[in-house]
Amino acid sequence: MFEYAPAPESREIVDIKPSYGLFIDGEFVDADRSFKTVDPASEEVLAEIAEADAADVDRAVTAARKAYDGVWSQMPGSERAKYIFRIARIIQERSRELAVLESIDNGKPIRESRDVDIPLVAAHFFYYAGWADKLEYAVRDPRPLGVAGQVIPWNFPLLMLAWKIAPALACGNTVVLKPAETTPLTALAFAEICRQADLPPGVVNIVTGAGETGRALVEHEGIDKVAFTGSTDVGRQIARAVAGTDKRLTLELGGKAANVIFDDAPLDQAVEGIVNGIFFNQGHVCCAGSRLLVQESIAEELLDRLKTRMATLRVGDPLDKNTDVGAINSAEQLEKIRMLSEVGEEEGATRWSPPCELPDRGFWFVPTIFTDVAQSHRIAREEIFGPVLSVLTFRTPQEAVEKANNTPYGLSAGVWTEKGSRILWMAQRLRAGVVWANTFNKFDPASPFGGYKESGFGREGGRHGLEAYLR
Ligand code: TXE
Repeated sequence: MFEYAPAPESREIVDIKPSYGLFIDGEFVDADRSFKTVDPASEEVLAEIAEADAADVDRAVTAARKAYDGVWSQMPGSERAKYIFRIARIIQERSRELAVLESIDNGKPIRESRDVDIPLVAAHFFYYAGWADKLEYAVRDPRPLGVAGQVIPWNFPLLMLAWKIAPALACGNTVVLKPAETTPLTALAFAEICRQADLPPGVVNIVTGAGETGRALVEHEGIDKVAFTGSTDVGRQIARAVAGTDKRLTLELGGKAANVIFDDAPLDQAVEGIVNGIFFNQGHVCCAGSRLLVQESIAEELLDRLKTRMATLRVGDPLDKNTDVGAINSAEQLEKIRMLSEVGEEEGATRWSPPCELPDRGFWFVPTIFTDVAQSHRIAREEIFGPVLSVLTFRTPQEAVEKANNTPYGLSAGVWTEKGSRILWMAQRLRAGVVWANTFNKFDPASPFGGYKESGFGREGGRHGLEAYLR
């Protein structure tokens, strides 16, 4: 490792309160129980968070229904747009504070929350605000669904909130959203932003809590639409709970994406794409390029270059602007990454990590690659959701497609080659919702996102994202 001067972003610009209530009907209200949210980089408790029970969820759904019937669904789209534009502008104004808060609660590097998450959050609100008075161009005779119950994960806390809330509001729905239990702080900051924007009470409600709160929300009779992003297991439970009701459902679940590198690929660019694909956000990314498929003839050279590049990655303080890989979000997630990595070794794969000093406290995992991986290995099949890359090789494009598609998931894939015709040939055959060509992890509010197979169904983003919130 080489020396560098730390460049810490200031913690002082965020005002974390000792405790937070639920956000129901435009007010912060107490709950009987609470839980703690922890800074994964230090294991320090950040705040005490209200835990919503079924009665609290019921109050939130009732408030959302009242706001739906009384104000929001009746308002012209052009008026709704003004509120959503206002929210987008406040997010921009408060972006530095939101980025720091996100990095503290989640563990992600400040460079990512500052340059990726928060700008995309604002972009989603701007994008969907623009649709609010043009819905008839998306579907014929557009009508909102009613009250949306939305459950989101911890990997992109505010961005997942934006993906869910922006299109729902633009279409005239009201929402009750449950953030993940390890990352509630930016959703609660968003509740303040709704007040700052004078959003009518009840249009957005935030209920904090864990799986029980989520279950109470998705099973509530007053919910017309369930939107979930999270694990495939919980997605299955939700699908069962919603079956036989008239609730609409979209699920965005796990992934095990192949990042396919052909021998004519621009190798330096591809190495950056591989690093971004698996080490961005500590690999806590549903569309992470967690399986590297490299053409046999260039495998050795590519791996040499990749290892050299990995040795330059800085793991540590999420608030340091030099950090490339931050903290793992929770002790549970760290345990899962460790366990699957050990299984990888037991099954015969070869493990490699660059030399790297980790902080004494907090949850950390060194960027790791596995070679000699067989398709049957668990590390080639299961979502690790951490900074761990499984490397496989192929000889022909046909073999690349077969291996890439040999997964229960189908969220994303990457293809690296100079040949445009090969990109199109691959894109037609890869069973993945998104195929990136000579890039990876590129997002845009105008572009639909969603999976095949066990990665879920429904699309978020773009015009397609509106269809999930309109009758
Ligand atoms: O997910 P959960 P976890 C994958 C990833 C990760 C694994 C476990 O592989 O290692 O899932 O993560 C709420 N009814 N992904 O345990 O439990 C929960 O409170 C309703 C991929 O964190 O699915 C949280 O708000 N809601 C993924 C949300 O569901 C319930 C992102 C997600 O938590 C519930 C996250 C229930 N019965 C994890 N149980 C992606 N697709 O990006 C829990 N929840």
